[in-house]
Amino acid sequence: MNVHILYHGLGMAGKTTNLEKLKEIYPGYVSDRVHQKTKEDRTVYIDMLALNIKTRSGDKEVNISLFTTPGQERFRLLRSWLFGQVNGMVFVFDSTRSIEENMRAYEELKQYRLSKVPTVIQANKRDVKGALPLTVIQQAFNGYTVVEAVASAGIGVAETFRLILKEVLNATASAR
Ligand SMILES: Nc1nc2c(ncn2[C@@H]2O[C@H](COP(=O)(O)OP(=O)(O)OP(=O)(O)O)[C@@H](O)[C@H]2O)c(=O)[nH]1
Ligand SMILES: [Mg+2]
Repeated sequence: MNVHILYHGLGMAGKTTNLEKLKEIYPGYVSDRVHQKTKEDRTVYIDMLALNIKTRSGDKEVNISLFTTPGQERFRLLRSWLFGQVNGMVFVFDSTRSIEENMRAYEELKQYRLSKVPTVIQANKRDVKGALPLTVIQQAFNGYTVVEAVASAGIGVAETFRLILKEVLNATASAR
């Protein structure tokens, strides 16, 4: 079974950091890694991390591909192809930016009909002074699971991943 999970969010929200930390947390499960091409640490192409995990019952292998949104306009075609394959999404909310800016990034995805895929909101950068109050973020994403994180410190990263994986596996099980 193949599962594709997209990490989306504003530029510099912490998407790549999530994948880097997951690679450290699950080193034995990493089956492949597409190296990103970066310019001053910004993702200009795409990050991809492939994990190979067995379900709890142990009867099924799940190949999980995690990737982050390529931001550049010139990757528009790639984006629409990628998004067609998405089974779940983590929206990395940058707590140091406004609700409006974050929402704009979130709504970029509407044209790709991703609003129906299971989604988990990660409120990232909770360590930064003056970060938006969690309640404000929860209100903006009413009905979604919101996980607090400090991705750069590895906090909340595994929790976010486990929650989205659970939602995706539940959704695929009930679709059958
Ligand atoms: N203070 C703080 N910094 C963070 C946190 N998470 C990530 N960062 C930092 O934010 C910067 C951007 O992180 P990236 O993971 O590269 O962000 P990105 O979303 O992949 O950015 P683009 O690829 O440019 O869209 C890096 O310097 C990270 O170390 C956090 O929880 N707290
Ligand atoms: Mg990146």
